[in-house]
Amino acid sequence: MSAAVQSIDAKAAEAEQELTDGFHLVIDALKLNGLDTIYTVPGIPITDLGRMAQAAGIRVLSFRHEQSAGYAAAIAGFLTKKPGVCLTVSAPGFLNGLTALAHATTNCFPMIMISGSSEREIVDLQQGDYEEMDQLAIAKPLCKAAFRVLHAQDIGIGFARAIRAAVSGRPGGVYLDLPAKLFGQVMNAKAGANSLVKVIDAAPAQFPAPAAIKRAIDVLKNAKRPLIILGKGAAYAQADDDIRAFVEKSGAPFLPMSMAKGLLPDLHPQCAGAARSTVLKEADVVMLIGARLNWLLSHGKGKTWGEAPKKFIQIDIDPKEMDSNVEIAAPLVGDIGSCVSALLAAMGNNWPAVPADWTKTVSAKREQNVAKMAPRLMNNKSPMDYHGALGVLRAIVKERPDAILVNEGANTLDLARGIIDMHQPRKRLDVGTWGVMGIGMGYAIGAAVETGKPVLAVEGDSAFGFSGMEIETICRYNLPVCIVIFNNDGIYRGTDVNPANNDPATCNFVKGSRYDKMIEAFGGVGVNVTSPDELRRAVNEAMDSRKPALINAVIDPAAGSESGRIGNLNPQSVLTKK
Ligand SMILES: Cc1ncc(C[n+]2csc(CCOP(=O)(O)OP(=O)(O)O)c2C)c(N)n1
Ligand SMILES: [Mg+2]
Repeated sequence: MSAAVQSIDAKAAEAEQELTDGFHLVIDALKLNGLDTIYTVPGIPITDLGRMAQAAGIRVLSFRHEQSAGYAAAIAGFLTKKPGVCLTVSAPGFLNGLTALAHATTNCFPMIMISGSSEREIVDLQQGDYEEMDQLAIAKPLCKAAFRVLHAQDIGIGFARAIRAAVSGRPGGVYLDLPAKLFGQVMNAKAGANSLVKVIDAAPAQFPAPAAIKRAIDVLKNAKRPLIILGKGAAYAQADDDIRAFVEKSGAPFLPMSMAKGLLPDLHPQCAGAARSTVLKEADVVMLIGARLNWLLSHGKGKTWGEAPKKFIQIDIDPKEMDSNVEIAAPLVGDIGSCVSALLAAMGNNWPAVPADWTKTVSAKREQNVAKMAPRLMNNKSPMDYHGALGVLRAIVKERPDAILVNEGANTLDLARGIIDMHQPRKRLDVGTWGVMGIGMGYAIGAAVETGKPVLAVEGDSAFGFSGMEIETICRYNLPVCIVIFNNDGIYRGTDVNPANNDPATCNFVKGSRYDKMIEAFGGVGVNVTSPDELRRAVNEAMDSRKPALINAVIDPAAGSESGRIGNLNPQSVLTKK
């Protein structure tokens, strides 16, 4: 090679080094802010972005459907307090991911959904571009914040805004719209690097006012029958030691909401999970920590809450949450960690004991309910009922307290939530505020990837169907996920009847389906079990192997009830009742 040619090549290489582009700036912005995992489905215009991100050391997990990628990102946000990142293509991919983004917002999980989008000029004139859609406008009402970046030099600020919006205050889902043209935009590398923003103190502590702490302490101190309700906000806060210290010092019975189970162990002497209806009815002071008075708590009023007047103390980072359903006597606005540590400090060393008649009433009820349930959990029927199968899983989770339990379905959800005790914080992940089906495989993948812990996914056969294709993803990444399908031939029950013609009834599936065969197609281990003993053996083997496994657990089709535990929410037809 001549010297002249060499110097031209060197100059070209040098010049290239001095440039950056939209692709690289997006990747650099993510890395600079410690966002090291992307959940995605590739396609125009983000295929190369995924490849380049992988090459740059970001973990990029490709899914079979954006909704599952989105759910994985949502639960990553819950588990890590960093925004989970989901990357989708335009219009249909964007819409597929949007349910998960809205779900993240409703559940207060930090998440950023980045979608590629089509040419602005063509979209805005509605001239029919490839996957044309005004995505920003559609996302806006469904998430906490939505931004579009049009220029490479704004990528840094765009990501900073997205990260802050996702994690500060009440966390939620953020949409970031990146038009295809942005990725190829070139700029000087140094200016590009300078345009990036490392977000400082993205979720600043928000301290409660001293007067609010005093008010809360006064109300709690005067309680005769106090109750503390822990919500998933409390689990999210990762203030586990202070929360435990506070609950123990208060001496009050506590009730964990579904995803707060394990924050203090379910077998803790103050846990009132097995005496739920008694404590809700009879408490005179109820303190909510990161739990909202929404439908899951019957809005804080009505039959569930009994006749006795109650005073509520509520900790929430969002002031608008106060008085949302009933009057809050002592609102505590701030982040949960700061509020609980301020409360602990204000309690001093002479906190009065909770009146013994209250603690005795609660523990008597709890023991009575636990004793009533015990024989049902030990039954060895085949085909299994829910209790027999869940008794087995309860024992397995007790022996493997650091495993993560993912759970969805109707009966499969409601009964598992009540029966399977949790022993550590943030180990139970489920359908959340909406009671949505479809989180299963996305959550299982997100949880396995983010924590490295084994996952046990307990799935109704209908629930599993919403994300079932992701078992290929689980096998491809060889994740330690054991899926147990409670196969009762359908939704709620496999015994629904169509009185009109030969079509299957609306809630029935193919009888005797073998979901275990599905995972074999991808190299995973499938097992069909019909008794609690077989179930125990299969799950233990799968969990020990840390390899993908799917266990088809045959459940008596008549065992479940309509809508699990929330059948009362079904509207009734006066006409069909007659
Ligand atoms: C996205 C979504 N679609 C539909 C529903 C309505 N739904 C509630 S539970 C359920 C499935 C229940 O059946 P399964 O998962 O088999 O649990 P089982 O009660 O049979 O144990 C459905 C479809 C929902 N909650 N979410
Ligand atoms: Mg079912």
